[in-house]
Amino acid sequence: MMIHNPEIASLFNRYAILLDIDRANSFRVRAYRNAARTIENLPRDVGEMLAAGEDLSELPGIGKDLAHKIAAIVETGHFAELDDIEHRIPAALADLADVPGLGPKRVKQLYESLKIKSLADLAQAARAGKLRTLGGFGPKLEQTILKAAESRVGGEQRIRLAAAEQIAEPLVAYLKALRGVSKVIVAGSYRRRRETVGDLDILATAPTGAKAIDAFVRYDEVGSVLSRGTTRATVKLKSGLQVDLRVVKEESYGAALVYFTGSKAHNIALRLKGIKRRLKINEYGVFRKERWIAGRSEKEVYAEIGLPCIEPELRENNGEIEAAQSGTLPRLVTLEKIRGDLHTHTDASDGSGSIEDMARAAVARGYEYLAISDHAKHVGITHGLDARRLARQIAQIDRRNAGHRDLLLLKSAEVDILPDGKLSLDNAVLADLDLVIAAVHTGFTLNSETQTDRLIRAMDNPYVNIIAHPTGRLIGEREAYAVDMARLMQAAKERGVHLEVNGQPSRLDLSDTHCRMAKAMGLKLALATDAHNPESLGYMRYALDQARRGWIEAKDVLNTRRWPQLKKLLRR
Ligand code: DGT
Ligand code: CA
Ligand code: CA
Repeated sequence: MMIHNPEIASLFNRYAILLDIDRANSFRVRAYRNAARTIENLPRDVGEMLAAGEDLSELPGIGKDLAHKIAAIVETGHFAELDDIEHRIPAALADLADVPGLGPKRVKQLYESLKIKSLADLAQAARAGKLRTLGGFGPKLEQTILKAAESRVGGEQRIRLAAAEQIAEPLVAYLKALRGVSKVIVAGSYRRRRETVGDLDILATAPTGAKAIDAFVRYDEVGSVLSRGTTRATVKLKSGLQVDLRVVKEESYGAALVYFTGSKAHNIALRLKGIKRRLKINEYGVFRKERWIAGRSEKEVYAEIGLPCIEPELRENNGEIEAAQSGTLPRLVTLEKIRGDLHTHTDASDGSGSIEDMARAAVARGYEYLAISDHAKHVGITHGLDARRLARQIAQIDRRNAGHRDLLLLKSAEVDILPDGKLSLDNAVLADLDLVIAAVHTGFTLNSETQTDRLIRAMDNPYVNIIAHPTGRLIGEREAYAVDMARLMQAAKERGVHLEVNGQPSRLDLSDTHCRMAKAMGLKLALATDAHNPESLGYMRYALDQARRGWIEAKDVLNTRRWPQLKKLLRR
């Protein structure tokens, strides 16, 4: 079984939580958390890196010992230490630690005093009013916990888009290599680039399905086969992800692709338009009476109902069909239009590449500029730059800019927004920067009004240009902090401040719907990766995905401009 980065990261995270519950020393707990974060953020599979003979202990937060452990996990598919600890304490305790209101200490307390071992136990105890009897718990916390526990017990499992890619890509390559199979494509929410996917819907073309289906169910990572026929099969992979495969003939490819890309709501709307023209549209084609008239390509299918082909990211029945009808579909922004990255880190703060490493990677991507935006010093931020170190970095950037014409480095910093809305660097220092990024990294629990006021106060500072990851959510891990997005956007607009679409796979913040809202308010967005190493500049496409889902065009994006125009847009 091939094991991928997201799974290794999740093994380490799980282990860290159980260690913490087991009261191991906090240094070890942190070491595993950091390692998980490093692995999660790697743009390449560790399995691949090991196969290429690379030394994992050179990665930040990974020492010799952890490198050995990762190698063993890749080789065996098991993490022996995790198995050990799960013999000592119930494994399901790890699912409890990230329930809002709980942490390792409280989980341990619940286990010891009420024998709570799982989410189901937790929900039951909360419902019976048993939690409020414990020290440190009250009726209000009990309610919060009950709500969270209930939503998790029955909740469907969705995985992040980037994690789905790591699983889908080798499977697609495997299917493509089969004899007789020509096209292979992942449809469904994956192709629409939703931030998370429930399952993978793979479409393949072949003269007959049987051989492809046969090979599919024998794929190395298949855990169980849920159903199988001659043209379709559904399996559950060992990673837990479900995959549907459909095999169709070439002439049905376009119709099947429209059908399986969805969304369901979009399909239904298309079918209704078809019915008005006395056409039947299904996964095999477009039919008049019983006669097949189209279906080879998506374009053909849309053309039969008088529409131009609609980009997959728009197919949510959110007005795209009407826009296609009236010729007002947006021309969605593409990667080729992006001229630079507006949020990156170096080894001066918590990144792992030097300024030169980052610059070269930006040049390789064909960028014209790159913002170096290391963290400013603040509690909770490791290696943040103080005014003196930032001044040194500014001088270093000036020197490189003077000596190179390949790329313009922008002098930037990611400054913390303090609880009162002040910033963690003085204006005298901010005045020397090309681009000031402000972000919330603490105080996630403020109420919406206070949090919104805090962010607006930060934007009152005339040096602030961009609010990074404006909601602070971490997909599947942490809810957004409470904030009045309409008021925040209005205030940004009035002040000439811009909002970021952060492309870190765990963030995607602003989200698709927030992008669309920003566009409706006339805001411009900064598409950025928040890269902490040179390869993560590649996360730009994830920022693009969500922007495109939000109907964003090149003109709505700051960093589709050349620097002189961008500089004007940044002026407040
Ligand atoms: P997911 O998997 O929850 O992330 O979302 P999808 O959109 O991938 O949904 P999924 O996997 O249930 O189905 C894949 C596509 O198949 C869906 O986007 C549209 C199509 N589809 C599924 N069920 C129906 C249906 O009942 N009617 C129509 N017209 N299309 C359907
Ligand atoms: Ca799906
Ligand atoms: Ca499906």
